[in-house]
Amino acid sequence: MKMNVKPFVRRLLCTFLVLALAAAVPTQTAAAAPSKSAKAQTPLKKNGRLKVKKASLVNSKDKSVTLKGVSTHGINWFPEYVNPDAFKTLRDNWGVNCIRLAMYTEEYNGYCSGGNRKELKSLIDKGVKYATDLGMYVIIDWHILSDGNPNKNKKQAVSFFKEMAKKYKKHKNVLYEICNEPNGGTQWKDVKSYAKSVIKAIRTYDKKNIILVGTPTWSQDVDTAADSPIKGYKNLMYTFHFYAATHKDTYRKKVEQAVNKGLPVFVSEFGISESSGSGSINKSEATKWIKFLKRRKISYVCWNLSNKDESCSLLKSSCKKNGGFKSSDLSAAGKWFKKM
Ligand code: IDC
Repeated sequence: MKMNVKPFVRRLLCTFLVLALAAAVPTQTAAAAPSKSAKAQTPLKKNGRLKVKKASLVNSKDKSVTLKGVSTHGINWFPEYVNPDAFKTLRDNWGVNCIRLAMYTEEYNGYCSGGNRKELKSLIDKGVKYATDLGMYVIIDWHILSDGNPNKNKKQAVSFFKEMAKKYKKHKNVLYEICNEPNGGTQWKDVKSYAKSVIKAIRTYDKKNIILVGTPTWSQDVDTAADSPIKGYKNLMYTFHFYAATHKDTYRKKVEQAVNKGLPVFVSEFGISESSGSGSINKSEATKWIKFLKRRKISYVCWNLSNKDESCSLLKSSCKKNGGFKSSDLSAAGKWFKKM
């Protein structure tokens, strides 16, 4: 076949000319791109990998740091909130630097009660990725609750955390929460023995990232843990949980006691409702708690990002958005938390 070369060459030259001009003229997109310094300000860029120094959480330069987080509801219940838009809204409009991914082990098709493990782990992976892209810290939470004693599903916990630690050892922003809330008469010695197995499994791969250990009575007995903390490992913290309409001064005293004994305490879950997650909210007690936590430089994570019709949810039940939340989308608890 005969080819007409000249028009082809002309077209080629034209294309080159257009491309060269486009490169020479600064475009809007380039001008609107975030500056390097804005990018450098993500919580992760600023603080790097976290460590525990005495009773405190510190950044890579040994400066004290507090994480201010929001927890998902169970990712098996509300997977839709694990998305980059939601996390970015929390980071940029609420000042949140940490996301907790709550994975129930027994409730509602939990990881150990017939839930789809592959899907749940894929949600964790997505959550970690979105948080990492946004330079936020992220807690992988093994959310025991009705199982009561973490030893009940210890085998699964060990193999789950081995897998996570292998995968995330190089991530400077990952924290492992190995048992949300031991309860039902579980003693500290039971939790300790569980924790030792899981910590050993994590540390086989990940030598550094923070591990959060739950305490008996729905993670309230930090004072008991302070009498006999786990030895032989670095970067361990112990969790305390409160719900401001139920837990007041007596509980602050428990935390104070533990911290005074040198225990690194982390509030990986709190609500401003009653401990049922429902009922009234108590803003003045909640404000007392936050003042106290700030004074003691204790990190805190609020339960929970969902529109479930209960007073601990941060969104109104009428809010159908999965991100880009406006003030009018927030519940009373959500409004209080954002403002605070
Ligand atoms: C609640 C949820 C609720 C769910 C229930 C399951 O808000 O929608 O039906 O769990 O039993 C905790 C737990 C946390 C609870 C929360 C409120 O860690 O899972 O969530 N709470 O009850 N400890 C104290 C309170």
